[in-house]
Amino acid sequence: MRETVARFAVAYRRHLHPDGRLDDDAPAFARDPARLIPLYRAMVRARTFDAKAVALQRTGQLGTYASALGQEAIGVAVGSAMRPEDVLLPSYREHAAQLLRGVTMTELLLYWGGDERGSDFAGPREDFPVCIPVATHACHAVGVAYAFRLRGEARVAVAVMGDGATSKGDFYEALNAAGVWRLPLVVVVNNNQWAISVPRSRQSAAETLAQKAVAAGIHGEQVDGNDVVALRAALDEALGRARAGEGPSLVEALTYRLGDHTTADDASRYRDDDEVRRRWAEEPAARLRSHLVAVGAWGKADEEALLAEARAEVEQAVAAYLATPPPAPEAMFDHLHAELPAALARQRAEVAGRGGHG
Ligand SMILES: Cc1ncc(C[n+]2csc(CCOP(=O)(O)OP(=O)(O)O)c2C)c(N)n1
Repeated sequence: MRETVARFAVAYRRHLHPDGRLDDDAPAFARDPARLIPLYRAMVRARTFDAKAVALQRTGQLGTYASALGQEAIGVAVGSAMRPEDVLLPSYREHAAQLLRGVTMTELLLYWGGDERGSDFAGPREDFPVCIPVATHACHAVGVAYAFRLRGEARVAVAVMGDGATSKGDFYEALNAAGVWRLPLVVVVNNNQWAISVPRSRQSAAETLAQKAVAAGIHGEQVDGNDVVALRAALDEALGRARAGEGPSLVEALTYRLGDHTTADDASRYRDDDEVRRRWAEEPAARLRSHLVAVGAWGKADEEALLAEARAEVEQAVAAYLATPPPAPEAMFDHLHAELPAALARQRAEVAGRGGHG
């Protein structure tokens, strides 16, 4: 005998089309331009910051930087859907979400400038610092979500990572544990089609990345990651389920990395220019702007004022960053251990003894 014991489907969600048209079945908030304008403003703010960070790196004033050009809708949806008491565990491409959570531009610049004080956020004290190792923070997020459950707190841990991260053991382990324990965890995959030079097609033979939720027994869905409306709706629901004790979710956000992987990369060596050009036509900020302009809620003067405001904010943050004296060299030992092991304590004393930056 042979029979089907289970069947699964993966839903795809899009409400705002690349030409700015909004579907009739879009959620109610999307009918109100006053609810959409803050999302657009947040995208432009993040993009303005991003462009300046790349320029600073190019002029030797910032370390290696990971641009989020083209992926702003994901960060904006995550950052705006979360409540202050939730905890964000970002990878290295989630500036838009961090900015909305209250991390300052100066803190972000300090971090990318190699100054760990940039991870000591004055705002969201319990949010995690940027995670450079791929997918390890999925496991940390499970720990955070487990703590919320143990304490009976209605809070959600939100971990964001790339498509490449979903190939890692940490990702599967985290999803599996979260499913078994029905934890208040939301994992957002920014599927930007590339893991440095490795294309999505060589990351996984699975048709979607969202279906990886199926094996973990948790909710999974695929969303147009350049559509902030669909993303926001999916995340509102996922966070709502998590808060209500209905378990974790995986949201795969389909997007495209319009820039290089980092400033240390040259994507033109492995990526077709035509492909990039095509993808520009779908990018999230222009898409939302087209919609707002079409419904008469946005115009040239609004755009100019917003750009001026964003640029001024960025320039102010850059000035504060550049005016921050570098940390003492021995500071590199200071946040690793509660108590330094003897060998590291000796090294620290040696470095401190040298004085200055020698
Ligand atoms: C555990 C680990 N292995 C390898 C690396 C090197 N590495 C840095 S970024 C990257 C690709 C990640 O791609 P993806 O998860 O798709 O995220 P994206 O950068 O595209 O947002 C790799 C392999 C790393 N940072 N951590």
